Amino acid sequence: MRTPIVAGNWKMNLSQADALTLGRAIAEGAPTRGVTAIVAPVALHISALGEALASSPVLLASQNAHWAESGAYTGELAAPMLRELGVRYAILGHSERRQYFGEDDEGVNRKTRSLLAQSLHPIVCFGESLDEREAGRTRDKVEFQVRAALAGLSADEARRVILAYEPIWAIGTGKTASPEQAQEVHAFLREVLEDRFDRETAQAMPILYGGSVKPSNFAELLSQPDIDGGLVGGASLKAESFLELCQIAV
Ligand code: G2H
Repeated sequence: MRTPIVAGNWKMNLSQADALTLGRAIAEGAPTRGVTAIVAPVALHISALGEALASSPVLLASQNAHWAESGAYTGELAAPMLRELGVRYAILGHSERRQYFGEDDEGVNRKTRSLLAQSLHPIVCFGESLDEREAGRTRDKVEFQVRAALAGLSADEARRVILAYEPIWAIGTGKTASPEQAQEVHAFLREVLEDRFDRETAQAMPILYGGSVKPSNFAELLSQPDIDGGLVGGASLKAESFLELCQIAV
């Protein structure tokens, strides 16, 4: 019942020319049904990518968005401006934003509520560090982050949110959580969502896995009942591997 999602997080990579070449190749090869394919270029390239992807099934995401509709927030991106360029999703609370730019749970919640009010879909990231996993605190950490991100939301609003579990120790390290490790966390989150909202909402909300996803490990991750797709960094920077991930998901 949940359509699989493959979301490419290009992070701070690719010149505009390379981003356009990649975007066009993805637009040409992406399946037209059975998977939701999303790419998140740097903000500078969103406009050009919007044109390149316009008549394709591939949807655009921003890697961040501010909570205000406009104002004195130097360097930030407002949701209405993103929407104007055809952006449908925004990644929020990525661990790199939390680590290097001071994003916290309260800010993620503020942005989540604001994006929903402005008709964008938040892709909310969370996950435990290696220390937290080794100390047996994975469940506490992810439950806290997810409840904080979704604070104040109605069930209807929550259904427009995509969650992305990204264990920090697996990001860009080549170490993927095993399908069983990821499934255990995803199934636990489904229980948290049921407790917070209701069963239907918990079953409707997509929960992606992120952290060194690649074609060789994706099929097994996706075969887990509570893993609904991938938030993909490195492997989304080549058309061949991104399209392979989309084919695996269909
Ligand atoms: C995790 C992921 C994308 P990678 O950050 O969000 O990146 O697939 O390179 O680990």
